[in-house]
Amino acid sequence: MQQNRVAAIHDISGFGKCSLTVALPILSAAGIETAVMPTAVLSTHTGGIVGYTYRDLTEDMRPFAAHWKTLGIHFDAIYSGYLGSAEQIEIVEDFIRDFRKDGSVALVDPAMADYGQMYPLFDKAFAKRMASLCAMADIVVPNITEACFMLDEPYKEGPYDKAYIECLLHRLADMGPSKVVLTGVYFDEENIGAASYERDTGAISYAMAGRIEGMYHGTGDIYASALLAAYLRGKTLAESAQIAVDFVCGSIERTREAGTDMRYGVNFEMGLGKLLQEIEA
Ligand code: PXL
Repeated sequence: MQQNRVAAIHDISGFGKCSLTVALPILSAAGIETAVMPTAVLSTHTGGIVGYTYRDLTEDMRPFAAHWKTLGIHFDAIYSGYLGSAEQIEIVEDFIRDFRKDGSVALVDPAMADYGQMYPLFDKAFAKRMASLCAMADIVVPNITEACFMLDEPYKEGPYDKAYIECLLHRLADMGPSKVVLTGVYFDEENIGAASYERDTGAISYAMAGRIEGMYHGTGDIYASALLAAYLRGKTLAESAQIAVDFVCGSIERTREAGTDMRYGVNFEMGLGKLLQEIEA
């Protein structure tokens, strides 16, 4: 049996469950080999927690790639998430150019904004730069805020209608990626989920689940990691989008029941067994 290998390019936020501390366990649990290129090491993520340390690792990124190149290793997927600067974006673009091969997948999660706001440390110019990285990707997984900022559109609060969501999907695909999964989609207050679009078939599908109140940190990274895991294990994009929605919703539910601080991330760990079952079903 051939095992898939992913290169995951994100930061390590020591506490708070996002980026590599979720991508690595989720992909590994799904049976996927994961090489990591850490872009920075922080004590926590930057979302609502003050006083974090931030050690930038930009200088290590090109040497990492150059060393991997000498080993002649190949990746079935290149997966980027939170990136700290325009320079890191450029390095990821070069990495994709260098390591992309027939049949490989470049998944870019433009993790930089949510709920109508850029994350601390980023501005609108950064969103433009991120749009050019997304243009090179095969699959992009923005939330609605990230989609609006990349398309230079004013952010709109939901509930949304299908015409609006489908217009965003088409415009995102027009930027370059052949597959788009848009998260944070809701048409009423009861349900929330993701919309996916594949240019080859023109198919649009919706993956929804019951909405749970609260703004839980790190769910975008958990979503993209579970989506990639299911997709690499052979599920269709639409199936993967639904598996990832269910995984995130279960994680939020557990976390809400436990009354955990929403900044501390969600309990995805207790859902990994079920995730694997769904991926292998
Ligand atoms: O993708 C979420 C994320 C990842 N890494 C860092 C962050 C955030 C969101 O705020 O601050 C360092």
